[in-house]
Amino acid sequence: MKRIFLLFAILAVALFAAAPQNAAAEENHPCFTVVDADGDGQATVDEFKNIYGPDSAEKFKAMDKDGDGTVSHPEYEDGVE
Ligand SMILES: [Ca+2]
Ligand SMILES: [Ca+2]
Repeated sequence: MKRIFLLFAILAVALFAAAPQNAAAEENHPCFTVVDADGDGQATVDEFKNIYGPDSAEKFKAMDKDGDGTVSHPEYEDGVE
């Protein structure tokens, strides 16, 4: 009887551990740290195109609210909402 309980406990822990990973995989947009490949805190148009494809310059311009030629983390978060 103890062995069945142990098996159930292991199964419950395994399901609990797997759940958050599945939820993260369903996000529509990659994390800013993925777009900002060199990690300097600013996504350039080239870094942006690597993630969103060569035709994403218009999308990049729309996100670059202050027009400085890079998309900062806050600008990115606002843009993907
Ligand atoms: Ca960068
Ligand atoms: Ca900007």
